[in-house]
Formats: sequence, structure tokens, C-alpha cells
Amino acid sequence: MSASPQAAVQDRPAAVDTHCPYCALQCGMGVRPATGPGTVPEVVERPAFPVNQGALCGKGRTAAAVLDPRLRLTRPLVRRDGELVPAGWDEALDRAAEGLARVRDAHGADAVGVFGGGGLTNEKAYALGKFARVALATSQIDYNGRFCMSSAAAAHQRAFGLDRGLPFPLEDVARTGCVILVGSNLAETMPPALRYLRELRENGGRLIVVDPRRTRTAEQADLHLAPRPGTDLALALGMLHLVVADGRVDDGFVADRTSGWPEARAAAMAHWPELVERITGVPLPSIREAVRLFCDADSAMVLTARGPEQQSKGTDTVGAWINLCLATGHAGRPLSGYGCLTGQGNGQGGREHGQKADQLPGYRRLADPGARAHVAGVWGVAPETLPGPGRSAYELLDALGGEVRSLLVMGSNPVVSAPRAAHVAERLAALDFLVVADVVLSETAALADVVLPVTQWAEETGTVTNLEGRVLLRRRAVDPPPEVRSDLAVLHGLARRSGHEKGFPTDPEEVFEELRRASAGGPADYSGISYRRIAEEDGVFWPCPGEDHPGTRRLFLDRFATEDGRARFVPVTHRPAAEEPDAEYPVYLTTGRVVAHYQSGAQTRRVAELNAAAPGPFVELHPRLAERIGVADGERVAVTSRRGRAVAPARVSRDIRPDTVFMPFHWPGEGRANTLTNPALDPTSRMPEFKLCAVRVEAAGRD
Ligand SMILES: Nc1nc2c(c(=O)[nH]1)N[C@H]1C(S)=C(S)[C@@H](COP(=O)(O)OP(=O)(O)OC[C@H]3O[C@@H](n4cnc5c(=O)[nH]c(N)nc54)[C@H](O)[C@@H]3O)O[C@H]1N2
Ligand SMILES: Nc1nc2c(c(=O)[nH]1)N[C@H]1C(S)=C(S)[C@@H](COP(=O)(O)OP(=O)(O)OC[C@H]3O[C@@H](n4cnc5c(=O)[nH]c(N)nc54)[C@H](O)[C@@H]3O)O[C@H]1N2
Ligand code: SF4
Ligand SMILES: [Mo]
Repeated sequence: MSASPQAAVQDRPAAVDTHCPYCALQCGMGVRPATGPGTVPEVVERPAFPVNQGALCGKGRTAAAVLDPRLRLTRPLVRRDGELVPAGWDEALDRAAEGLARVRDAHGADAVGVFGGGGLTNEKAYALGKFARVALATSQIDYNGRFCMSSAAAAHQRAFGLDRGLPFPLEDVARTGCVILVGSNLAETMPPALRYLRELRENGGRLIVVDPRRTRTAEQADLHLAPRPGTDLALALGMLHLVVADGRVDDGFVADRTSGWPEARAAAMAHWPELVERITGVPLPSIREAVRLFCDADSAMVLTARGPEQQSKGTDTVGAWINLCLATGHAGRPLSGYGCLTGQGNGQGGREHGQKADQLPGYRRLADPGARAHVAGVWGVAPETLPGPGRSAYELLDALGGEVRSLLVMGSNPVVSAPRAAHVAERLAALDFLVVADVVLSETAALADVVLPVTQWAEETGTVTNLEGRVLLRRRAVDPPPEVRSDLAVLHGLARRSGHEKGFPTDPEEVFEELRRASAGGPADYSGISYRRIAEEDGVFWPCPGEDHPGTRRLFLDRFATEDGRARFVPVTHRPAAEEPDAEYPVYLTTGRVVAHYQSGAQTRRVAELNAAAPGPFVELHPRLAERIGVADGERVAVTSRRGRAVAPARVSRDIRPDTVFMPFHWPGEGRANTLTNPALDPTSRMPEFKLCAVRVEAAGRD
């Protein structure tokens, strides 16, 4: 027999403390390097990290599988005679730089676009924004975060003068009196965070879930409201109407800490409860019960996720929920407030440091002369050389092959994840030149002229900012394959080839030190945060304006971040979706996620265990609808919208409204949900309406 189990454990290298590659919870985990040929690195628990206390979902637990060189890109690829073939780094970077330069010389700097991702570390997001503005001199940069939490971000800015997804740590959720969770399926999208909702109820707090489906999350609730998709705005207004009618406004709070109440109150009073019942389909007694639970609690929160946000009225919808918090005094006080559950691994930090079309690092505005002067100073360029704001994500994708003729994609797979995806794939194919930096050969990378294979989470060090605004250090634990380089090295190589020898370092800590200076004095101030501090303190909450500043766990307790310190009510009124069901397309389609897969599935579809758990797309529909169209569970259903047609097996379930079908969006091919979705944009956030469009559903037979 070989050595005892204990000896075997001792022989293995120590696990390195790091964080999950996937969602914004950024669970702490350990990664133990491979012990030799034929072995793979191993993910282990890291119980000391406070947010998840060792718990991981299946995606996190299996994350090391994607480190396997057989599943991922290991060499640069260039297109030769129509085929992607392996090439050396010099050739690939030369070609990429030449391709981008050729388009710029022929059509101008704004013909070159950049598309980033909220999964990129702070260092990468910062370097990518700088690369676009300084090395490419283009205004055309945006990123997939636009598809994610941009409506909540816009509403945050409008009401509070600052956008940090959660203004309090998650631990506060367990101790508040009542939580209204709107359009979040936490049980599938951040399973370890379900603990906070469980503790909330154990502590006597109440949970209300608003979702058209009875999800695994809704099952945990004291009260589940199942509105028609796209009617959250009316629901929140109806609740505010009842708060006023029942005399439950916190007049003192409204007078001392807010502005704009009379107009917001008037707007809410126009939404009669009976009208709201009719619009939402939620019975009036349930709406009343929700108001009672929310107002009876000494402290309370509203938390939203993509359900109410991914709508063409997402910003106003979040605004209505914020109004409810403000009117009842459940904001700017301990254990109370509005929060958005941000989604991507660096969904928070990735929206702060300049990969957004209108933004400079530190959450500064690109149009603000003072911000331009400060950042230009850090970058060593003249402020007037910085381009102005560019197109938003969908508008950028829609312009490909027209005014924008070449594109660099870093950290997104829009062929699967963008709305009206068949059109987006056409636009990508119409480009003069496409470069994709990715870990795997994604559906988008497969269209590229040059594919650059990059290092991923456990193969590189960098910082990410989790959904609480806690800046974390994701450490390198394993060596990458030899022919793989970091995104920072890609940007360095491309910048050098366009004459920028300096300014794009490849060492993440060096980039972070520059980011600290660039963010200093901005809304998202990281200047007091260092790699050393993060490691010692289990993360540091921004804003952190000095090395002796403790960081800011809780925002707004004394004042809001507006000029006068008051939160702003916004008068909002309900309006229909961009596309409502009609005779031709009589059913709502809504889209979202399942627990086993992440986003476009580029990474998780390569993991055997996850594929076994969730092998492909499906259409969730109510038995009544299934019966009407004549399909049984597992039979093929065709779903048609004005954008296209998708086919996937039926999943018949009583957990969904009979007027609505649900599809997850993790797959390409005939079951691709985004073939159907409507790119109607919110006028403020430019968020597409992923969460509802009108469709026809039919039995697809065997066609
Ligand atoms: N397993 C898994 N986890 C993930 C991700 C993933 O891809 N897979 N992605 C991460 C990212 S980037 C994000 S943004 C988050 C998203 O996290 P969530 O927002 O929790 O995920 P979704 O499934 O998109 O949407 C949540 C719920 O909104 C409901 N919904 C649909 N339409 C409406 C509506 O009109 N109103 C309301 N109130 N609800 C509606 C859906 O039924 C769904 O249950 O998850 C993160 N975590
Ligand atoms: N119908 C519908 N569509 C949706 C949504 C929905 O709810 N419904 N949700 C939207 C939301 S919230 C989001 S966030 C988007 C997300 O959709 P995408 O932007 O497509 O996100 P991912 O699938 O995470 O794509 C990330 C890509 O970058 C690669 N990658 C991972 N890490 C790195 C890295 O460090 N560097 C580089 N260069 N590449 C890396 C991955 O392999 C993958 O190919 O989808 C949106 N689309
Ligand atoms: S919940 Fe999110 S961060 Fe945690 S293990 Fe799962 S995917 Fe990773
Ligand atoms: Mo997201």
C-alpha cells in the first residue's frame, strides 16, 4: 500500500487563497496546484473568507476544470485562407496591430471599436479603457456590463449621487427586518448567498420575492408576488400609493434627508391600487400584505437584480423601488436601503475604471473637464487628446461593418449573449477586422481574424470588486500554459506596435498603483487600497481615500452623495414594454439563468459535470399553455419573435405564469434565447430589454 492518506495530504503543495472566476459574489476559495503530469489543480474550501465562509456552488467547485489545456486556447490563432491556424505571438500581435491600424488609417480612429467585459479584473478594465483612449484614440469603447446592471447604476446615480451596488455588506441582509427581493433568483445565481436570506428569516425578518416564476428563491419567501413581466414599475408605484393612503410615510425622514417628494408623491397617487392589480396581475390583497410587511419592519431593504433592470424602463423601475425606500425612511439608516445585486465577477469594479463609453477611472465622467485634466495628468497626455463619449454596447455592435469597421473583444461572447444575436453575428461578420482575446475558442472568437489566448483567474494576479464594493485580491495559484499571455501583455504588445512604448505595463500591481492615482479624488476612490492591505483585511471597501482610511463598509448613513446631501426622489410613471403581446405574438418571453451554467456558457459548457447537470436549452412553460399548443414535457417547442425563431425542449412547470415562457440564455445554436430578444434600449442606461418580448409558441414536431 502507498502512504497513509494523511501523508498524501502533506505531500501536496499548499493551496493558495484566491477567488472564483465567475460571479460577483467572488467566493473565497483555495486552489492547490497540480502535483505532476496527469493531475489537475484542485479547488478547496477557504472557510476563513467571510462572504461565503467556505461554501461554493457547482460552478466554483469545478472551476479548475477550465484550466485544463485540452479545454482552452493554448496558442494564438490567425486566419489564413479562411481557417484559423496556430501562429506565434509576434505574428499574431503584428497582424492584430496592423489590422487595427489599417482601418484607422482608412476610416479614422472612431472606426476602431473595443468591447470589454465585467469579468475583467480592475487592472485589465483600467488598462483597456486607457488603451482605447490613448493608444487607439477612439471614443468607441463599451462593454457587456451595459447588459447587466446599467439601469440600477443609472438609478443609483440619479437618486443617491453615487453607484455602489450594495451600500452595505451582505451580512446586514441577515439582520434587517424585511427584504423585498425583486427579480433575483439568488438560489441559482449566487447559491452561497442564500445563507443570508435563511438567517434573515431565522432572525424573525420577512422575505418578499417578486418574480413571474416561482423560482427556488421564491420558495424561500414569506410572500411571493408573480407579476406579468415588465410590470414591476407599476407594482412599486402601487405600493407607494398604498403607503401614502395608509399614512405610513416617514415625514421626518422625507423632510430631513430627501428632495423632490411632492412630484414623486403625485406620480404615485396616479397609480390606483385597482389599476396596478390589473396591470401587474398581482392580487390586491397580496400587494397590501407586502406594504404591511415592509412598513411594519423597523429596518428594511429592497434588493433588485436583472428581472426589473433588464427592461426598456429599467432605470425608472429601479427609481420607483428607491422611492418606496425613501418614502418609508428605509434608506440611509442602519440595516436599511436599496441595493442592486451586481452580477459579473468584477461587475462592480469593471464599471468604475473606464471601459464604459462615457467614463474615466474612479467612476469619473468623461465629459467632465476636471476629470479629463486629472486623468490626462496621470496618463501623461494632453486633456484635449482624450476622445469624448462613444456608443453604448448594443449601439456599438449594431454599428459594426458600418461606421465601426474593426473591433477588439476582451472578455465577452456577444454571439450568444447580445440581444437580437443573429443580427449581431451578422454585424461581426461584416467587420473588416476582428481581434478576440479569450481563454477559450468562444463562438465570438471563432469569427475572429486573430485570436489571442489569455491567462485566466488562478493563472494571474489581479483585483476584483465584489457586489458589496469590497476590493479583493485574486491571486495566481498555478502556472499558465507556456504559450498563453495575460490581457495586460496583449495590450502592452498592441500599444507598443502603435508607438506607445511606455504606459502599458504587464505587471498587475504596477497597473493597480497607477489606477490608485487615477481614481484618487473620484467617486470610486481606490487611492488608499494596496495589494498588501487587501490581503491583510479580507478586502477593503471603497471609497478608501487614504492609506490610513479604514474603507467604507456602509454608505449614506449621514448623508447621500448628492451635492446637498439629500437623496432625490424621481417622479416616475408606468409605461408598457417596447413590445407587448398581441394577436400574432401572444405570449411573453423572459430569459435568465440556471445554476449550472455561467453566462454565454463559454467556460461552463466545457465542464463535463456541469453539462451533465444542465445539458442544453429549454423552454419553461405552464401546463395550460403546453396543453393549448399540444406539447408534452420534453417535446420540442418553437418560439418565434419578430427577430427570429428558436427551438428547444419543453419543460412543463406550474412554477411559471401561464402567459409567460422562460428560456435560459447559456447556449448557441437553435436553442439560443437571444435569437429572440428585443434590443429596445432604456433611454437613460441604454440597457436592452432582455427580460421581455412578445413571442409565439408552437409544437415544433420533429422538424
Ligand atoms: N448560475 C449562474 N449564476 C450567475 C450568472 C450565470 O450566468 N449563471 N451570471 C451572473 C450575472 S452576470 C448576473 S447579472 C446575475 C443575474 O442574477 P439574477 O438576476 O438572479 O438572474 P436572472 O436569471 O437573469 O434573473 C432573475 C429572475 O428575474 C426573473 N424575471 C424575469 N422577468 C422579470 C420581470 O419582468 N420582473 C421581475 N421582477 N422578475 C423577472 C426571472 O424569472 C429570474 O428568476 O447572476 C450572476 N450569477
Ligand atoms: N437573453 C439574455 N441575454 C443576456 C442576459 C439575460 O439575462 N438574458 N444577461 C446579460 C448579462 S447580465 C450579462 S453580464 C451578459 C454576459 O454575457 P457575455 O458578455 O458573453 O459574458 P461571458 O459569457 O461571461 O463572456 C465572457 C467571455 O470572456 C472570456 N473570459 C473570461 N475571463 C476572461 C479574461 O480574464 N480575459 C479575457 N480576455 N477573456 C475572458 C470567457 O471565456 C467568455 O468567452 O449577458 C447578457 N445577456
Ligand atoms: S456563487 Fe458565484 S462566486 Fe461563488 S462559487 Fe458560485 S459562481 Fe463562484
Ligand atoms: Mo450580468
